[in-house]
Amino acid sequence: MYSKRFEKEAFKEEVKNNIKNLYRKTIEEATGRQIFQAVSLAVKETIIDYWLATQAEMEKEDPKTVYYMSMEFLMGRALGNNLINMTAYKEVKEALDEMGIDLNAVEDEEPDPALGNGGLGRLAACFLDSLATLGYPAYGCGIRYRYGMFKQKIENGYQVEVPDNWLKDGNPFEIRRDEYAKEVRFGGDVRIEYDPVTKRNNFIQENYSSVLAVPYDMPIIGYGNHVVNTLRIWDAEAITDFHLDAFNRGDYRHAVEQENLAKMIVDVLYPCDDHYAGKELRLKQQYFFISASLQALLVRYKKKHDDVRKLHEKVTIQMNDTHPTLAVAELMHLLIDQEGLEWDEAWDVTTKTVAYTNHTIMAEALEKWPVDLFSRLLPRIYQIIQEIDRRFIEQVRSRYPGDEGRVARMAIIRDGQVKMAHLAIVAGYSVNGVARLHTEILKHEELKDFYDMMPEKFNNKTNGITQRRFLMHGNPLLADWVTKRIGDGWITDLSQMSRLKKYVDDPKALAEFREIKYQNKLRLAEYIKKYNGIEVDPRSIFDVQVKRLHEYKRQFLNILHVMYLYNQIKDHPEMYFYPRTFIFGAKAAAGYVRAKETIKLINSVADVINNDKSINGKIKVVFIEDYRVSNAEIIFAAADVSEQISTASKEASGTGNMKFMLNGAPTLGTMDGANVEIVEEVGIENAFIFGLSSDEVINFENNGGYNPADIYFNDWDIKRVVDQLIDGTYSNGDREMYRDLYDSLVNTHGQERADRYFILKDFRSYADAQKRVEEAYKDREGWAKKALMNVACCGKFSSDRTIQEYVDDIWHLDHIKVDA
Ligand code: HBZ
Repeated sequence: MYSKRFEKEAFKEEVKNNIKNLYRKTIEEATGRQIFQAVSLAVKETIIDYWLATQAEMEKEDPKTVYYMSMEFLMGRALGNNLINMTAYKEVKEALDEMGIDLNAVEDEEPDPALGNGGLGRLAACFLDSLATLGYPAYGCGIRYRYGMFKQKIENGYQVEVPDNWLKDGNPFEIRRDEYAKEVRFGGDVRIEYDPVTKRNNFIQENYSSVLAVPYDMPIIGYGNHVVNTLRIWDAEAITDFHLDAFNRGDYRHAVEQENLAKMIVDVLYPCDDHYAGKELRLKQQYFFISASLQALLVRYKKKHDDVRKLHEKVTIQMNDTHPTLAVAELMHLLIDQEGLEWDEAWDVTTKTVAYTNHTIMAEALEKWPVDLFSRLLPRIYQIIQEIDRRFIEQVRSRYPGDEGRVARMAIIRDGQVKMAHLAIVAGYSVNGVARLHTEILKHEELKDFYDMMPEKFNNKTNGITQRRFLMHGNPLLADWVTKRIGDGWITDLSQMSRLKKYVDDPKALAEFREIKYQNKLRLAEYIKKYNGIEVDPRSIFDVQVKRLHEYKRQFLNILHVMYLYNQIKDHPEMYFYPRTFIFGAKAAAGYVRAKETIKLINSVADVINNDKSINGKIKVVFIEDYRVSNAEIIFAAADVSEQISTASKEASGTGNMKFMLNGAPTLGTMDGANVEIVEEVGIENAFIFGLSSDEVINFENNGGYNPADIYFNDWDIKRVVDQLIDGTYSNGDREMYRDLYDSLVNTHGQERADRYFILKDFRSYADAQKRVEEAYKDREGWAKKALMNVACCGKFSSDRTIQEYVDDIWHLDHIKVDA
């Protein structure tokens, strides 16, 4: 189908014309960026046809649709992915080749849209890909941040944040939809007015500031099925005079304020993951996109239906963590104040429409808004939440008479704070965790009170990833090899990967498989040479930890272990040691001091070790600058070892772990998050598991922690490594540079226990697991078998499987089919 559209000569002509019309240039004269724009516009032409066809189908069939509400969509580059899903990648590559243009180079010109922090945002992107591919109607709803996740530079070993001006040259795939713009109101007061006709109180917001929310739509293309869904992200603009009400007209100061408000709201993505900052602007962002999305959703629904009491039959809203939880109160507000429903009717609809996904149990991540801030910014919304809370507490009291402790723990508003997770659970018809272990911890620890009272809401949806981006696009060599061996069914049904199992005893297949990994390691080595100036040996073990920098993810444990190995090699130069390249990539939240110290430490260790000629290059340490979706694809493809070493119980799921598995890198990890399920699928003999279990960690935590001094003073190797943090070894003699990291391991400060993340406790067991990795790697064929088993057993971890479960158990969507 698409190949018809991509009739080569016509496509080439179109690219040429685009360059001419957009830039008044010939291909030879055009810059790389201009060629990217011209190619993308040519591709967009075709996309639009299918987008229209999908919309027409939705119009006709009126299917139940999911609105996936998320503050973050970490989409990554669109061009290559769109071509893959249109099944036109190879043809377009050929066409461009004939014009003397290299598609890879064109793709590299695309700014990497980074409207997300990490796993949560990337999960949303994978979900959209799977929804379209499975033919389910879906809207992603989010914010069109002017500046996405910052670009990371490493200067003198330190992280420096540089603004990410991704829209500088325009985004060729988006379409601005002025006709769907909506007004969003902040602040002011609520006047209550009795209406004798309806015999109801009306709640009227006055003296507010408002902004205009303008949507930009981006196409989300299903694989090979012509379905094109929509990611709708909202921009904010000042409301012009024309929109101002009588009160505001002519009020210059107010107009300027609104202009500033609009500019501020969508200016920048908060770069904090798993940490709640409590910033007023963040709450404004949340309300802004929720209110706009819900208003648009209701307009769309009412075009076809006249009874909003049945909204849930056609619409379901998934809240990606608590960030969109204002949807609960905003929907109540719209249904009551705009649509005229009674409270009970509105509550009935709302609680059948919204569902909530939890992504963390880390206490510091939980959103709790101060009541004064909240009620000042969103007065009507606050009233509604008070009423929800009042009614909920009544229910708790009648269910658990006399148990005021429980009431205090479960209340939505308590101690001057609005607890968003409680609101999401009380209103949601479904509450899910993102891996089996995580969901169990939610049910039996963190959210126990809620699980006791409403067990039917709780369910697990183990995360997944899209094989289209993370294998087809990121690792074409392996993708082609898999297709050659088992056909291309895996592209939309990853469980078919299990057919690869028969090749684990086929020496020829294993040799080819190994060669592909080697080629991918060469590609990464070139990248590292180009961007880090470091030579790495593609024959060494590529041991990789790439993810956000967070104490619970324990990059610190990894680098301490590197320091330990280095000591060993220095002490015993004759000792057998298989060469290793330790590769890190991680951004730290701008204000997260200890995370930034860890980045500096990694870079300092890299400096010392990489420049020590005496160890003959046995260890190299590389910190890849600006880890993001586009270089992630190259990194996963080249990895030998997947470091998933979080403190057990802390990582809700992890999704990087799945991307490594898909690309044939065995997991070196703790029994945490989805690692548990990975091991279950691949077999413990094809992974390297170490460390405390989540039960053990939780037990220690409930009993005041453990005493790291017992380890520090009894394990000489560990003491030596820890002491090297403050003896100047990695800081040109500066004993203070890493004092805080040192203290975090051995000294209790204030509320914070020493070694909160059990680094010393798990150190020996980690070092042992690393030893097993080395032993296993020496057996090249044995290693290839393990790696291939990882690919063969990764079927469960496709986001297609995850989405199908959401559809079956939570959303109950209708299918759409688009004939082209
Ligand atoms: O969500 C991650 C979890 O840490 C990870 O285990 C899981 O696999 C993934 C998908 O379910 N959580 C995040 O990525 N969280 C954030 O990025 C975040 C962003 C802003 C916040 C809080 C958390 O305010």
